[in-house]
Amino acid sequence: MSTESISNYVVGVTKRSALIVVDMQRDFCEGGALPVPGCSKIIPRVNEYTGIFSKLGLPVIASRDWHPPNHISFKEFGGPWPTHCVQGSKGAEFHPDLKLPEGTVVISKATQPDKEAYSAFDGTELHYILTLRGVKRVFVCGVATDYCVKATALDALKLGYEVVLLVDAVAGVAKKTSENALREVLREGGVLASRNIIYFSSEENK
Ligand code: VGL
Ligand code: ZN
Repeated sequence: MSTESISNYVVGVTKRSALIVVDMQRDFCEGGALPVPGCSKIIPRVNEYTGIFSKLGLPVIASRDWHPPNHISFKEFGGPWPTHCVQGSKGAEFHPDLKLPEGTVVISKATQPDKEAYSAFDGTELHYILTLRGVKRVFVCGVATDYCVKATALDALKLGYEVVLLVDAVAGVAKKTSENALREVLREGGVLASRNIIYFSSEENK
């Protein structure tokens, strides 16, 4: 099949691709402890992506913010955020509408009381897991664009992955910082894409 008919700017999902869904948890959605505007709205699109990657037999990673009750990022302990995503709490659960395929790898982060970790790579086994599975290209979606999505994408670039940020499946805390985050990802070599410019094929993958 010719790609000409699709777009001049096609991003391919290759055999060495993986999807990283960042922090789609109850507390970051409307009604949660630290709601990110637009979090619930992106869920259908995130589900579309998890479904596609799953069908292609490609890894789906779901990170979760997983704080101890006395975490340094909480206001009560000198941090900037209200208490959120406490390990084992209802707010820390993945959003009930989020569809994670069987075999999804769950990565818990920021699990130590005295250490903040926005990136899904920070203090986790994620790089090791992706390396084992031969992943070279990561597609990143989720929340928050200006914090954990940004940090995850930038870390992935630093670690040598090709990074595609799925702009139709992210939501940010604030507009300005989210725009800056996208700019920074671009500047560091990442690519921005959305559903209509991604070419999914299980056969023509390299
Ligand atoms: C996040 C603020 C605090 C995020 C996590 O997932 O982007 N933001 N903890
Ligand atoms: Zn947090």
